[in-house]
Amino acid sequence: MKNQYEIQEDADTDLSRRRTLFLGAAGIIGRIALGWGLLPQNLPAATLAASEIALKEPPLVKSAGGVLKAALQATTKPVKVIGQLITGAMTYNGHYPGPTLRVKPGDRIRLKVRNDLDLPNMTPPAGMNMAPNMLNTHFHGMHVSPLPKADNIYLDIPFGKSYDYDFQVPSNHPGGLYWYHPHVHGVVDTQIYSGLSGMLLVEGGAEHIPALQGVRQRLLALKNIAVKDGALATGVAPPAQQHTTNGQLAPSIAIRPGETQLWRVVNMGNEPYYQLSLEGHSFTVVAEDGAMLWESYTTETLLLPPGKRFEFTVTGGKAGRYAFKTLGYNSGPFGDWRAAELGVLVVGGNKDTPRQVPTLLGEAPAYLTGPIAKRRFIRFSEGFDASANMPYFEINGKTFEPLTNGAQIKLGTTEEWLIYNDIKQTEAKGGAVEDHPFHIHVNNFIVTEIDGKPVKAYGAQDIVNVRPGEKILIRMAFADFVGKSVFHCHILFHEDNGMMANFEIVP
Ligand SMILES: [Cu+2]
Repeated sequence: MKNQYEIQEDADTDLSRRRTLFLGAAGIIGRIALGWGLLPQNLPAATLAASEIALKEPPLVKSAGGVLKAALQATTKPVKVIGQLITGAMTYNGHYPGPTLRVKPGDRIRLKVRNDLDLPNMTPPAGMNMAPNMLNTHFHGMHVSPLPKADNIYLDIPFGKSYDYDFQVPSNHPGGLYWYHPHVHGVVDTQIYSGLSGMLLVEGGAEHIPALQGVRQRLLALKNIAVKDGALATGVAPPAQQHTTNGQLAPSIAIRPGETQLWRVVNMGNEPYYQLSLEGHSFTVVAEDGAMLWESYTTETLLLPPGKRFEFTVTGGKAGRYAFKTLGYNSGPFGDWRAAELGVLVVGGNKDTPRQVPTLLGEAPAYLTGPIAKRRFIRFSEGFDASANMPYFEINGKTFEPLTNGAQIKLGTTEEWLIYNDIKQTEAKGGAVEDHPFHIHVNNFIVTEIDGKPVKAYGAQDIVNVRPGEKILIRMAFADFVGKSVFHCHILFHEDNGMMANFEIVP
């Protein structure tokens, strides 16, 4: 059910002040100018859209009759982002970020992905022999088959060709926020930074918590960007980059005093870390990486390494304006991510009654306390190759080799992995000491210990940040799907330069 200001905001999302200035959209200038500088600071929510950049969500593509039938065209044509039309980006269907795909558990996904990445002047990255505009699609966090025609990241879709993904989402798939992006080794960093990323929602999860029935949802895709002379700029140091929310700069998000909303946030950046905070408000976290927690918790800040998702409630305080921001986070010598405003929460309008999220949301899965079939040791380290003047990144002392088989894991078993960010080996090889966010495909995991000390797990996850010197113990149950896939560091420059390894789930 929509209230009055929701309808107005939806209808007016394109009429933002900055967009009008940059694009000179005819016919609406008078309407916008009316509100220019004349409105009081504490706006009632109902007038938000006429005077600010209201949050806009990417176009939504929903499944129908048990099938999501959609087409994604990866294109290099100019795109509208941060209120201007820029060149040099790569996007799905000309949207930054791409369309949001919404499916139900049990749906079949039939997705035609076409590669129209026209990059005549690009050369392959050092040591790589594939075309820099090669394409494929990874369904990040999804518990689906890694084989064709599903989440197969070894696939190459050449320029001018398309590929028909066709696979089933399990009927018991957790509901939550996932995302999709290309995963061709060597060009992932460039392609995701350039815009190729979109949200993927599986119905259910947090939105089905009885206390949250009917609450307004906000989908927020955070992404870093640098623009110079109307073109996407590459090689810009982290402190000089800008940060976008759904491709906008600090858009306004309306809420009534006492109103509870469900915010579903993804870090779609190629490398940035976001340390979220909302002035005068807290977050009650209900899901992480697409999986509902079994126990909710309330916090003032949330750290999102690249690829991470959190879903949490926000309840509007007193009428006023509050900055939604990242406090900044330093992940190492090349990761000085500064504080930045990501949005403005505008509280106004009639009072609403807050929703109380229960602490207990479900039960921890049985594998958390079940038997362990195998233990593995995963060591992250990096070095510097002086002759190539390039850093390299390793897992267990090796850079990624797509043709190797990697760890063989028996379907239906639970394993325990210790993930170690090895400073000693890194320093010995002349590498930089920095964080590495571990991510694995097909199955998620539960963190059970950090540096030998047990930690309380609130839910499962598919990304965990591993700080320098840290040892993180995780548990993974390999259920339902066989096939070969990868685990890797989600700082995409590290992944592209070797910090990835294969594993194969076997019957
Ligand atoms: Cu890394």
